[in-house]
Amino acid sequence: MTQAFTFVHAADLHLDALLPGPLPSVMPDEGQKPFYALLEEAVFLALERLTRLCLEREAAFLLLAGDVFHLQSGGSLKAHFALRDACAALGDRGVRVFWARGNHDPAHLRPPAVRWPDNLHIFSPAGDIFKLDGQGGSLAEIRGQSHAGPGENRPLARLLAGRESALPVPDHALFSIGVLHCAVNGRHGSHARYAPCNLGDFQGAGAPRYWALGHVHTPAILADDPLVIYPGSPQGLHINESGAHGCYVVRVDASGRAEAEFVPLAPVRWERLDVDLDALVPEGIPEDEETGALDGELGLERLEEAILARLELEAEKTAGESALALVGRLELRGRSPLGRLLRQGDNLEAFTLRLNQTLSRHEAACPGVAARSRVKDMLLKTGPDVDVQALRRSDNLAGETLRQAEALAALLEDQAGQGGGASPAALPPELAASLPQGLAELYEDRRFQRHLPAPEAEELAAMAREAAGLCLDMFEVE
Ligand SMILES: [Mn+2]
Repeated sequence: MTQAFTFVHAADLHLDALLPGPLPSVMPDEGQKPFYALLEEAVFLALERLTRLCLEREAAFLLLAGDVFHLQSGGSLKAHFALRDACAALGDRGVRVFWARGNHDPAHLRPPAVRWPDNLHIFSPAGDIFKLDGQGGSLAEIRGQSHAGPGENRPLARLLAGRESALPVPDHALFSIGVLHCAVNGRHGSHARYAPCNLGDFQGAGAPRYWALGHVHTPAILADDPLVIYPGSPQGLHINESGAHGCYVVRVDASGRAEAEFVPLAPVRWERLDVDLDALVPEGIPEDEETGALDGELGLERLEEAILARLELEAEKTAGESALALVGRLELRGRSPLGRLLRQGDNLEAFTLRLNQTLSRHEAACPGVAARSRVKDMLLKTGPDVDVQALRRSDNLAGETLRQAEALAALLEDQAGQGGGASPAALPPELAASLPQGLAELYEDRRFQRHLPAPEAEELAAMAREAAGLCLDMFEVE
């Protein structure tokens, strides 16, 4: 090998897939329309970005490892146009495209409504090999195999490596690449086991130097030598495809060494966000002094503020990584009376709707500041329905435990604030006494300290609060 080159590896474009909007769903008003349009166009926008990336990085070729289309009927006319236009734009600049079909776009589907450009090569179900020339000679050998029909169950990895098929083994004078859509044993998660294979099938003498896989929608490098990579879906399709989504840009140097770089492409970013209700209003929600009624509105106002601030922060972070919108699932935890309030009737739905209306208004007021964000839905994962405030006042064992634990936590937090020491010996006597004797001795032992340093006051405070929560779970509270 004498010539360096770059290629791009993507898979699971799922053109035609519609991203689900927030729940409860409402008729989008004028202000909401751009957001819903983005959900509809996201997978197509990801393809446009992929195409642009290939040109920017001067890729020699683009690999598509299956599930280019989402509809198992073969893709809509819109999807066919989008793929054709992307390939044509790449073809104009001499970039070739190689497509191995997967379970969503197998070979038996009806022919496309448009004519594919000549630079698009679709691997057959029997497997094909292409040798690619660069300006200074041969660059790479690319082999791929498509799913023949739905429920493909041939061991495509072994077939493609030329071990159990008529295909010749890879030409090692060239950088060899295998392209296929398959489920690697133990790594396919909730994805169906099509074209099953083991990681070992990709290794051993004679195996290609790079395996361009598709099927699993979460990006992952399964092995380094040879490189075995799932690039994931360029656009996550729903909340269970959270985090960064994109493709891999692979740079092969003149000595044949490959380096893979993940590049985010997804215009819509899914995130699951934890919201701790206890931390939000640690001192509790004000009550009416006479009636003892909870000031739910004030609590919800604080919750709304906290959620909006959190979403804004996340949206700013993800905007830097290409996202135009952040859609979050909020998981509410804690033991606050807010949990009880939100659990009543359709309060949770009403509150979700209210948040999204506020977000939409913010967006209209200051467009382009950061990615737009929405709440997909909220899950109440709050603890047992305990009225913490009433419990704090009660003189039973649960009340006493809660008061002790909270006093301890407050003391520790105070100490942490003053830059308090870590060793139990340095703790105030009332605190040191509350540590089990054996534990204190352990932390004073030098040999033990080498392996596990004594916790900082701040960590101890968090533990005390957590312990209070655990105790409340265990007590039978009226
Ligand atoms: Mn897929």
